[in-house]
Amino acid sequence: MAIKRNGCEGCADITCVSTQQVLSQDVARNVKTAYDRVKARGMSACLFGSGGTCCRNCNMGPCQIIDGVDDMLGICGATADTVAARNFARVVAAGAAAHTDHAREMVRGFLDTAKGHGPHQIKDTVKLKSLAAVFDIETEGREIKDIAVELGEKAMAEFGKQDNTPLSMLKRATPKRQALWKKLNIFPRGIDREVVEMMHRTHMGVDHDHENIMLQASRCALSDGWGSSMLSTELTDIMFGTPVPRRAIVDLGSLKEDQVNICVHGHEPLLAESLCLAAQEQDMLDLAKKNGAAGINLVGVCCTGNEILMRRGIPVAAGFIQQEIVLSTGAVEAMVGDVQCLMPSIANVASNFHTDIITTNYRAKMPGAVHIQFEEEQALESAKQILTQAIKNFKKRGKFFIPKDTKMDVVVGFSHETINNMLGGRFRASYRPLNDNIINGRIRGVAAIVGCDNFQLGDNTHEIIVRELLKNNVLVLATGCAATSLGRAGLVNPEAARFCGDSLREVCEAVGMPPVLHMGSCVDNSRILIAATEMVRQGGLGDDITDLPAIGTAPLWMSEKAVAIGQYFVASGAQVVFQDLPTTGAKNFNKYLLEGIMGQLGAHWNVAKEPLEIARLMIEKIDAKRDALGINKKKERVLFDMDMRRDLGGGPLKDVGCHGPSAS
Ligand code: SF4
Ligand code: MSK
Repeated sequence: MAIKRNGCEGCADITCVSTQQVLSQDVARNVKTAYDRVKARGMSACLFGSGGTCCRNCNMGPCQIIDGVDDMLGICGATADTVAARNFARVVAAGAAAHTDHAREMVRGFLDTAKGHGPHQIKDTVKLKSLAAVFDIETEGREIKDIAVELGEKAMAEFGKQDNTPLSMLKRATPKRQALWKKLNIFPRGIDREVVEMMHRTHMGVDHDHENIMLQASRCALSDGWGSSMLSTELTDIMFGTPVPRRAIVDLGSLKEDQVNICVHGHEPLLAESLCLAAQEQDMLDLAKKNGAAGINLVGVCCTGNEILMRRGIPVAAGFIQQEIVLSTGAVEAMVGDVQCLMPSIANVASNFHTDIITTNYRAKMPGAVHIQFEEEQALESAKQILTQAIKNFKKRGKFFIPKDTKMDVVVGFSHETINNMLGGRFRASYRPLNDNIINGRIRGVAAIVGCDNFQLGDNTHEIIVRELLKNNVLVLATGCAATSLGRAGLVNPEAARFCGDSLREVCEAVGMPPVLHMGSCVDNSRILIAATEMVRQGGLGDDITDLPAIGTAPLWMSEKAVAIGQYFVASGAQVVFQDLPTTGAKNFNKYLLEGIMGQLGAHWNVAKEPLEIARLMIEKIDAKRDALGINKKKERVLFDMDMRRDLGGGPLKDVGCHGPSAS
């Protein structure tokens, strides 16, 4: 049953059982959360802000522009279309910058590891060699260390590249897409350069043509998807291991009564991985015992949680909207963050308890938090210092409440390589069975559910969309906080096949896979680009991503990163659906995003508000692609015999099992 925080009528529903349980306890009585602030705001958002037509790009403004009213142009004469396009493009640039700065840190960490510094190792040498080939690095007869150092240096050079040649990984796209990017002159050149050029072109008095602004927005977004995000995902896999299927749990029930609970929040897995290693060291376990705890329980929040969930099976306690709720249990000794998606309110929530918020990165400090700088050169020592601060809090724990029966099983770890092996079998890894099942109609299409959650629509929005998709035999790929929310809803495990239509259920049961494949954090959306490109390469589904019966959505987008992701999907030929866009105040520009951009890129943005409307729109778009491919003819329902099951690939997943280290 849904509830409203403090009976607030204008607020979104809270259906999440663990959130309901915590907020109804005495222990959380004095805590103020975002739900309270939504209620207190008591007014709708500014129309100019939400429509995208408020400009403060120079000191003659701010200007609030009304489309079509001559007297309501900007002081400089800027139209609503120019202003909304500039604002939208700056959102793309900010999102791309966040992914880029994250990726740069991962490349730096990779280079250190390659040179033998720090506690980590090169774990996936197969992937190392395959990525080295993309960068034209000789691997034959060379030491792993030498290949890794050269790869790290070449990867780092992609950020500051100044010549006009394309980024290295763009050659992984389909030939047709590469030709289109070349024709439109939107091949990203240097990762940092595209963000800088975007900011320059949206400065007062530079680019005033909304279509021209969006060409650079596409180039900037592509430098994220096929550049920084992809680099981050690939090098993180090489360093910490490419995810394979494993069982784990999500939700607040992953907190433990008798252990030191430490939430790792943010995005860059260098910190989280070091904490995982340090939490297994004997001196840390002894310190926990000395302070009265049975062990150390690391749990994740947001995307850093997804990173260690995918690679180590460490539980994710909470997604974005539950970060205040997990603290409100009173059972958390410390929340340790690096960068991105930490709400500034968490220091205030923590002040009600014995909990420390520990910031660890000079780029992201917070009033009310304790700052312990995480030094990559002394990663283990830094991690131990952070753990020590948390462990010492255990004795101070007061009244607390850990929600009952809120541990949901998930099977995660669906990297592009896993999907390849799972469907094609270990010795003939291939997307062929996936394509065949799409062509024969058992799988109607593929939907990517990505991005954040927020406080505007009900917290079951992802679940409603996905249940409708599964019922209609659409296979779902999920990342980010959307994946966490679907995990909480019980849809990210093989048993969820029962919610699917008959033919998708048969495929999932034959392979032993969940109908929602968890592909990782928000930078890991780059895995979806590779998977989609691989589907095209396998044949039978057209010759570009734009032909695939596939579509993406970030229904509860919150972060600017989600808009950058949306734009790199559109620029890669994939349709996307958002719940809203900050462009409605500019008629021509809005129409261009929703329709006109299709003529250039073969894909466009879509907007639908209600969850079921979003799901139905996605199915409609998938069907339109099936029609265009000529594969939408009604098929007889075929029951699987043993031979057909064998044809699906390697049989039920054999790797599933929790390989995560017990930090306790
Ligand atoms: Fe106003 Fe133009 Fe300055 Fe924007 S750039 S604030 S529209 S005068
Ligand atoms: S953490 S960007 S709320 S997905 Fe990646 Fe979640 Fe969105 Fe942050």
